[in-house]
Amino acid sequence: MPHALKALIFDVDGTLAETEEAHRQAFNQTFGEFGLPWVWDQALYRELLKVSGGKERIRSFVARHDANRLNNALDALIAKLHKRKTELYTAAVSGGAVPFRPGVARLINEARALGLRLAIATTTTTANVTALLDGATGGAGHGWFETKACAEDAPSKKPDPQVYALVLARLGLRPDQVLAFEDSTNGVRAARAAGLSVVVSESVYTKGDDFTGALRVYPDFETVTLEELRRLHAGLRYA
Ligand code: XBP
Ligand code: MG
Repeated sequence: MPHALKALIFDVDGTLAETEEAHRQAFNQTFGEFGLPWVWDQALYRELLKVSGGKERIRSFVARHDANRLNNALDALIAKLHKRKTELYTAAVSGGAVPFRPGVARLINEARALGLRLAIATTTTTANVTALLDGATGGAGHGWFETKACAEDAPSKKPDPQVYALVLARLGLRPDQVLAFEDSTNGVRAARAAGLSVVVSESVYTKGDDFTGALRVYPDFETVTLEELRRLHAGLRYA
């Protein structure tokens, strides 16, 4: 008898909520506070998002756009910048500025009603996830997810499968018993590399990207039902 779908694993940024604009603004405000001549406009940020992880993203930007700063003081500077950026981002989203994307809360409620287990697998920090759940769900969301694997838990960022493998281990489930929800190429690759099937909701910064390996790509989850996803997931196993 095949294993039925037992759990849903959600990515955070771009999937649970359209958070990247708030991240981008927090980065830019931080750069200004530190007197750095760096401004990440939306077009550049879309490029930079090909690198998962805010710290890794700053380093990748410096390597391409301000290589003179590639010295042994850079790591300390990046740590300070990222700490301040996280303060600004959490302040912005904890008050509810960024809601869940359409259909996400409904899918979560449908899954909970059916006894499916829920988890988070993200490359952002725990503080950022906490602030988003506080702002978007009034804090109720903390209890929806059995486990949350964040940047601190899985330092090798997507497309590395580390964060998904960690969530599977924590849940004690096999890859074919879960379905991942993502918004980015890196996220799809990470989930696939961990053996998971994955569905995509294109986000503002990832629309039209390469989602090869995804079971299905949606503009958002507004009209998707859990029943449809369960059928899709089962169909994959017999493909
Ligand atoms: C998206 C990311 C994160 C955020 C910024 O994470 O790659 O780096 O852009 O957050 P995911 P940090 O889609 O996996 O949720 O600055 O805390 O990294
Ligand atoms: Mg994402």
